[in-house]
Amino acid sequence: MKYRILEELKASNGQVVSGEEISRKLGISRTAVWKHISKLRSEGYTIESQTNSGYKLVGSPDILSASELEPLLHTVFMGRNVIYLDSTDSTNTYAKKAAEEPFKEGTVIIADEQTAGRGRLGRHWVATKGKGIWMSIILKPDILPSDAPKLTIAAALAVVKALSSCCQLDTRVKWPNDIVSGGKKLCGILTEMSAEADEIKYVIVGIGINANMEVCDFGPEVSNTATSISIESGKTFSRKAVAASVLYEFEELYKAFVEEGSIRHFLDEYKRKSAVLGKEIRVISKKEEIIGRAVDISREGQLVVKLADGSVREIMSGEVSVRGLYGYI
Ligand code: BTX
Repeated sequence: MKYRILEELKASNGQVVSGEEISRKLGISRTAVWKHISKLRSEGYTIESQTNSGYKLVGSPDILSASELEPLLHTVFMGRNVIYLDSTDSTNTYAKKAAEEPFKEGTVIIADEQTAGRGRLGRHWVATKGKGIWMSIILKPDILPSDAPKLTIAAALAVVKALSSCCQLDTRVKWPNDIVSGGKKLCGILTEMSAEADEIKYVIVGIGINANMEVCDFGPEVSNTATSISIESGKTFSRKAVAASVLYEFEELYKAFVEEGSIRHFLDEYKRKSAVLGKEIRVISKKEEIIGRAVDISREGQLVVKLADGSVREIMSGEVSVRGLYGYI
């Protein structure tokens, strides 16, 4: 109900709406209207009360709820159903449970805070309250399960494009799932899938973007290797605008990928935004550790590495470090 009231206030475009009018329209008492207005204020909405005339919305907080995100969306299906949580353990974990029930493709779970955010291999992801974009998108692509890792390629490029258009920030993809800026990690992507035989039941694409994080928010473990949009640009950005832009870019790339069954048409753009191509790298995978030069990304989304002995390897997954000015990043 409180969001219905919010919609009424927003629809008035900064004009005063009388409490009586809201109560009549929504079929609730004026006392109930007042209570919901108080709740909205406690969430950060600035609502002026004018004696005998009503309420006026003068400011909205930068939260990622459906009502805040919706007016900024330019998508057809991604983010058109948003589940916003003030706090949760992990949006990917929440999304997996949600995907066990019938779901709308493109449903997005967004949390203001994650208490047990996850990276790959069960690693911890720092997700401070009110400072980042912690979201998971539920998808059901008509592709083979073996092609699901290509969604990470599309999502990573989408983040790079969104940060460029929305924040004028030039970032790079550290294959396979990190976005880096100034040699530090600004965003991580965790793609998880449930499949039976050759059919995908669902894919969860979890995206964590350090939007307005400050160095002290990261904690001692990651403060040397992590960065944020605000640290890199020196400005604070609206999280909802960035989230809406990522969803738009991702939907575009996702549609093209699923329709074509290939990442072919955005692979060149992805390669241009790579932080690893042409660099000396070290790859640690489950099976082995190799050192060589990253020479290409294949159409299958694999990293092509040339070793010192001239042999070439195609890597499906692993932890990449780039040798550079700062050692391996
Ligand atoms: P990853 O395994 O590649 O990276 C995890 C590593 O990154 C950690 O071990 C730590 O060293 C470092 N790290 C942790 N937190 C941060 C941070 N905020 N910024 C930079 N570096 C950090 C990366 O996995 C995938 C992360 C996905 C996160 C999203 S958030 C929404 C969704 N829900 C969820 O639980 N995970 C995803």
